[in-house]
Amino acid sequence: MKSFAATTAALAALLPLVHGHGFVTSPQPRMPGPAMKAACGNQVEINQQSDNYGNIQGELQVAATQNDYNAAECDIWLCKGYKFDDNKDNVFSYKAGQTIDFGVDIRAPHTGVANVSVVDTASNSVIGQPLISWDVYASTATGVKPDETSFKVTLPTDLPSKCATAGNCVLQWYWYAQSIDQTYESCIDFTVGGGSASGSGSSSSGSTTSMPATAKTTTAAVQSSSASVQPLTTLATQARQGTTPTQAAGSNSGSSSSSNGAGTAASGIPTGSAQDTLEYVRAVFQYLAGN
Ligand SMILES: *[C@@H]1O[C@H](CO)[C@@H](O)[C@H](O)[C@H]1NC(C)=O
Ligand SMILES: [Cu+2]
Repeated sequence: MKSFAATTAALAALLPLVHGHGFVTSPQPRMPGPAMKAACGNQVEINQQSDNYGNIQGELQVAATQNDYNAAECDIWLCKGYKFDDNKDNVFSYKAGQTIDFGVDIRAPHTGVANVSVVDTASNSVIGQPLISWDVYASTATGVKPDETSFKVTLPTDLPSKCATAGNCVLQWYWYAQSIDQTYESCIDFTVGGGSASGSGSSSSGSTTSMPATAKTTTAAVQSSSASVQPLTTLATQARQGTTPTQAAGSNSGSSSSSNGAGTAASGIPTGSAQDTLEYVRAVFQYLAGN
C-alpha cells in the first residue's frame, strides 16, 4: 500500500479535476466581469473568473476576508453576484411560451435539489412557479442522470411586462447540494414580448444570441480547463509536499496559463482553497463509494 498522498493523487487522476462542480453550458449564462468586481470585490470576482463552476458558499468564504465586498451591491444569492452590466451583449430574445433547451455540466455529483425559475432581478424573487424542479438532483448514490443535464423548459405565457426589458428577468438554474452545503447558480438574461401572443412586434432587432456568446463560451471553456489544474496542485501540496510527479506539471501549466496569476499570487492562496481541497477529496471518496 502506497502512502495516503500517493493513493489520493492516483485516485484524483481518475476524476475530472475541478474546483466547482456545476454550471449551465447552454444557453450561455452570465459570466463575471468588471461590474461584478466593483460590487463583490476584487478577490470574489477573481475566484469566479478562474472557476465559474464554483459555489456561493465558496465566494462568501473569500468575501469574508475582503474589505471591498459590498453585500448589498453584490447581491450574491442572485446569479452568484454575476451582473447584467457585464453581460449586456448576451441577452436572449424569447417569445412567450417558447421552449428552451438547457445543457448543464455537472463535474461531480453532490446530492441536492434543483430548479430553473424566472427570477425578478430587482427583488431576487421567483416569478410564478419553477419551470422545472428536482427533489433529488445529482445524487451521489445514482450519479448524475441525463435528464438532469439536458432538459427543456417552457416559458410562461403570462410573464410580467417588465420581462420585456433586458436585465429585469433572468432564467436562473439553481442547485443546492445540501449534502455538502454548496449552492450553484447560473443565470440567462432574456427578454420576452410582454403578456400574450408570440413575438410582440417590437422584438428587439431580431437576432437572438450572436458572436459574443460563442466567444464567451470558448473563453469559459479555456478558463475552466486552466482552473481544473489547480485543485490537484493544491491537493498534492497539502497532502504531502512534493511527493507526486503530477504536481510539477500541474503547477507549471496552472500558473503560466492564468491571466489572474499576478493577483492571485499577490494575495496568496485564496481562503477557499482549503475548503475546496477538502470538498474535492470528499468528492473523490464519494465517487469511489458510489462505484
Ligand atoms: C428552488 O430550490 C431551492 C432549494 O430547495 C428553494 O429554496 C427555492 O425556493 C426553489 N425555487 C422555487 C421557485 O421553488
Ligand atoms: Cu462540488
